[in-house]
Amino acid sequence: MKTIYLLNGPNLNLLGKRQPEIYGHETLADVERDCTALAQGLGLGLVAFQSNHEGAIIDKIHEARDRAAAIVINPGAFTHTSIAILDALNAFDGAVIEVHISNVHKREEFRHHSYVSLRAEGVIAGLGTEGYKAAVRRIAQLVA
Ligand code: DHK
Repeated sequence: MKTIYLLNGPNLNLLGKRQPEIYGHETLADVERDCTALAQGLGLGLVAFQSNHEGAIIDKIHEARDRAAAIVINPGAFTHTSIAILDALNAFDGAVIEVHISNVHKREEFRHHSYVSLRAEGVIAGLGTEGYKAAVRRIAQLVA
């Protein structure tokens, strides 16, 4: 069975508690549960991981090289700063979809640039936590 790695970066462990007017009321556990069920229904496995540490996210992307067909990633603020995460994704051969819960283009200018977008097959922003599920559905098409 093909596997999706669902990776979330800094502060996304606080989903549902942090700035709900921007990030909504669903928790990360809710998102991971729903995406796991959706992936299973599409005949895919899903491994979920969140870290507040750049290196830990990079290590997980390296692990995905041997274990995953695709990565769905919300790198949080590392989106806008991390060439190292971009380099790790460039060393991964499968499909990559970048997700942002909020519409980053409607927010501060420093959120408008993404290093990860240089690698991602698709970018989803502003759909709330639904964006993660849209990404899983798209991955199912890409890896079919
Ligand atoms: C999440 C964050 O934590 C921010 O740093 C990004 C992103 C936007 C989101 O919308 O999911 O700028």
